[in-house]
This record gives sequence, structure tokens and C-alpha cells, in this order.
Amino acid sequence: MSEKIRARLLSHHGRQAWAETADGTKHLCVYKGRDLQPTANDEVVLDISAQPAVITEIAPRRNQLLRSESHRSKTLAANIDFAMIVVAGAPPFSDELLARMLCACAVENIPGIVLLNKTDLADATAQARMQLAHFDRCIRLMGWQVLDACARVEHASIGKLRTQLEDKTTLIMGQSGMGKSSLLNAMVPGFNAVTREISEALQTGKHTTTAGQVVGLSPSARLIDTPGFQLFGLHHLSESQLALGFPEWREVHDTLGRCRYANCRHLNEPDCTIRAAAESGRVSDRRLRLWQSLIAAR
Ligand SMILES: Nc1nc2c(ncn2[C@@H]2O[C@H](COP(=O)(O)OP(=O)(O)O)[C@@H](O)[C@H]2O)c(=O)[nH]1
Ligand SMILES: [Mg+2]
Ligand SMILES: [Zn+2]
Repeated sequence: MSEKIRARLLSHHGRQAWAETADGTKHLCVYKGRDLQPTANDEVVLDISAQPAVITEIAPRRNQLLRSESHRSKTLAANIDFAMIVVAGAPPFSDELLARMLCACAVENIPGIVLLNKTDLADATAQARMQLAHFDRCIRLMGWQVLDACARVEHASIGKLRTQLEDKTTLIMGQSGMGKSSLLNAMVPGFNAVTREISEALQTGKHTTTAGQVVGLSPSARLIDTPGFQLFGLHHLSESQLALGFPEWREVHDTLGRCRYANCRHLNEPDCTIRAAAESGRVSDRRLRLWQSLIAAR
């Protein structure tokens, strides 16, 4: 006799997963077959009559974030309400990675904030602000914001961020070294201990899982931690999807007119409004170059 219950997938590694039912019980479970590819924060059905429990179903996802390099794709998490992207001045953040993360969120219509961390480092932070200025318009048009943060010293941002986490599922991501783990520990006391518990249950050893990990903060708030990365491939997105991560193009088209060709890629076509706007400084030329390198990498 199978006995089926609903659960939330907290993390997975290999073909093992750790899932939690509504009453807070955690189950080590497995999944079989190629069709079932659960990801962090999936709503799943478990058959708990088996030992270990077996995932038999994944509920349709409201949204999902994935990165895909040329022949590998990795779903970071599903059913995300809010995203926090962490950047910093030291080491300097990659604006290309930021553009890619914003694209991925724009395509799924996920709201969020960019956290500029390590603001105790004045010179590096000033540099990072100049890099971020190119993103101002994009971030505003996406309905996002930039917030200062500092994990190192007592900082007002931490309390503000903690309030941001209430009543929703927040995904936090960023390139390695930006201070994501430090920020999480400042925001959520005991955060390390919880992720350690997950790693031990899944026996990932010293390796953190390559997918996201859900940490419950309260009955209504969840945080999804993702491993830091140096690559964020968007091979799964079409050019028109990538364009959603460059909402300033739309604004330029609305105010200055359209490019001559409806399918203009803003590379070297004649009468391209976007290139003209970049040349005259009406949009950021750095953003145009990021767009060109993103579509060239596809
Ligand atoms: N000065 C300064 N250093 C920080 C801050 N946050 C993190 N760091 C340092 O940055 C390095 C990377 O931090 P970590 O949290 O491991 O980054 P992660 O790879 O994004 O998880 C560590 O040496 C941290 O001590 C901060 O707000 N200010
Ligand atoms: Mg880390
Ligand atoms: Zn154009």
C-alpha cells in the first residue's frame, strides 16, 4: 500500500533529496526515472510507505530559475517570490554575470533587489557604484532596487533585509566571493548550522550541493541559498527573452522610435535606434556591449 503525502523539497544531491512536510517532518527520499527532475523548493508528492520515501510527482512550477551552459543545464530553484542578487566592489563584480542574473529573473518576472555588499570598503564600493550606474535604468524598469549592505560591521541594512524576507520565498544568488554566506549568517542567525544539517543528511561531504537549498525561517518565510558561481549560461533563452533583461531598449524605442528592422539585433544593422542612443549617451554604451556579448554567446 502506498501512502502519499505532499512535501516541499529542501535540497537534492545525486538522486537523493531532503523534503519537508507541512508539519515540519523531514524525509530523506529518492527519485527515479529521467522524467522526474526535482529542484529546490519544488512541491512534491512522497510515497512514505517505501523506505527511503520515494518522490512520485512534482507539482507544476510557478516559475524556475536555471542556468545553462552549452550542454548542461542546472535548475537552481522553483516557485520563487523574490530574488536577492549580491554584488560587491572587492573583488570587483562581473557586470556580465549581473546582466545574466537579471535576465534570468526578468524572463520569469521575479521581483527583487541587488545588494551592494562590503560597503565598509569605501574605494572599492565607489568603483562598484560606477559599474552599477549602467544598470540603474534596467533595475528601475524591472521594478527592482539597489540596496547597500555590509556583512562585516553592524549595519542598518541587515535589519531591513531581515524584514524583506517575511512572508515569502526569497532566492539569494551571486558570484563567489561577494559575501553571500556572510550576509546570510548576519541576516539569519544559525544559518550555517541549518545548511550543515542539510549537507549531512544528503552526505554531500565537504561539497555543498550544486543546486539551491531551502531554509525555513518561519511558517511563511523561506530562503533559498544557491552555490556561488563564476558562470551563468543562458543558452535556454531566445533572443527575445534575453531582451526582457534589457528593458531600456523598449523605453528607447518608445521615445526615440524603432530601429529600421523590426528584428534588429543592434549589432551593425543600418538605422539602429539603440546604437544611435548609445553613441549619443542616451543609453549606456556598456549595456549595449553587454547585450551584444550575451547574444553572441548563444
Ligand atoms: N570588508 C568586508 N568583507 C566582507 C563582507 N562580507 C563578506 N566579506 C568577506 O568576503 C569574503 C567572501 O565572503 P563569503 O561570505 O564567503 O562570500 P560568498 O562566496 O559570496 O559566500 C570573506 O573573506 C568575507 O569575510 C563585508 O561586508 N565587508
Ligand atoms: Mg559562500
Ligand atoms: Zn537596433
